[in-house]
Amino acid sequence: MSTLIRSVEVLVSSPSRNFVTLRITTEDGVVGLGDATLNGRELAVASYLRDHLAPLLVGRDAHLIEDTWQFLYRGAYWRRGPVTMTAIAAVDVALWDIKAKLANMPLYQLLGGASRTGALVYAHAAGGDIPSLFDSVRQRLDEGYRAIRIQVAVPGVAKSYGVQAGAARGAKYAYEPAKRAGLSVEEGWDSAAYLRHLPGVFEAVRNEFGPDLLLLHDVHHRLTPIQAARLGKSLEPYDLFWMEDVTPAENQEALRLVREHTTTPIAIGEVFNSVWDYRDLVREQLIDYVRASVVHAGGITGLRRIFDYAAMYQIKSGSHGPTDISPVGLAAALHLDLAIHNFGIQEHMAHQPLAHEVFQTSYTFDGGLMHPGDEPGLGVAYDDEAAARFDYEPAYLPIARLADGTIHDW
Ligand code: GCO
Ligand code: MG
Repeated sequence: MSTLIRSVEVLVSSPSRNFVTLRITTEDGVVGLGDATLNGRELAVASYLRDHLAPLLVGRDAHLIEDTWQFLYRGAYWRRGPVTMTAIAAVDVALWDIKAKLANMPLYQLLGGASRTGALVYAHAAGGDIPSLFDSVRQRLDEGYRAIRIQVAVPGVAKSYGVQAGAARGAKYAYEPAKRAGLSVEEGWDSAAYLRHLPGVFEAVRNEFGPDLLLLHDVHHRLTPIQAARLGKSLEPYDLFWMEDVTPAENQEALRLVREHTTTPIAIGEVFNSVWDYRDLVREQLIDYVRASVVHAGGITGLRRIFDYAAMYQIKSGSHGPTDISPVGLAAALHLDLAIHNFGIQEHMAHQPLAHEVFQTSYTFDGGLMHPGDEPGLGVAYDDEAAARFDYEPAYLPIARLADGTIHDW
């Protein structure tokens, strides 16, 4: 039984933000989609796919998912890295989409079937001050979310991460870090001011919303190990679900120091792209959630390897799901979330309505849980006519500078 790949197309469109989508079509006309969006560096992956992978894929058997993954990973000689792994992920997800369509099943069935009725998701809430933060949390509660990520402006810091600059009180949260501009926007940072401010914010949120609400926080790689340890300790009374990416990700040993000082759960990994990035973190049980994405960690095949490895140590999944993961990437994540045993939580930053003009989805949200739907495959269709209305526009993630001008981790 074989189903040969007839065409491999790289689709770049920008319905409210840039997305790169891979479309693989078999000789029988079965279409598979994969998300290849690497925020702020989109065209590098588009070229990797178009110029280097597409010629290798045409004529191959679309059924050979594992073999194709190994062929692209080992066959490049140059291993890992966000561009390569995002490209491999797009191919992998498109092939899973095709296989599930051929089986006439939603993808989660091929991954072992549903282990739960839906995937718990967390939404974002943010504010320039406590009253606007509370408004933002209330909006999320009204929408039905049970888990909420809390970000706030840091006193004295212009344009803090995660907070929509200049948003009026009560405005709907629509934070999008990548800005359509020829240059990166510059933001500020001050770790000392942040460390002084944050515990009081969580104290206020706990007092206002009670003990049951699941609260998360993203540190976005900004602290030294000892600062991260202090943050974790100071947040212990407020019972966080996790603190995310507390230190820059390259140094796995940094988390050992953090771990020795705090019981606040630790999630890390949105910039990781392979199981190797988790080797010591998992084996030494330095973290509680592996928080990579289908899109940047080698697809369903790559991420499942990471989740299965983590499961041996009771470490759970925490799939990265910001708006730069396209609806195709989110759908893929939801199928995996539903199927694996060690699921923890899925991030959900709803896409703008324009994005849904291009991507027709069948996933649903109800009572704080998402479900990928029961369409064969991923359950996402791509509308070329709609996409043609939204041309790619260069966009960059911000950079952060300290008060004296030094570049800091963003
Ligand atoms: C998150 C992230 C995002 C990233 C973005 C970069 O936890 O959702 O940290 O906000 O900054 O995905 O492309
Ligand atoms: Mg993050």
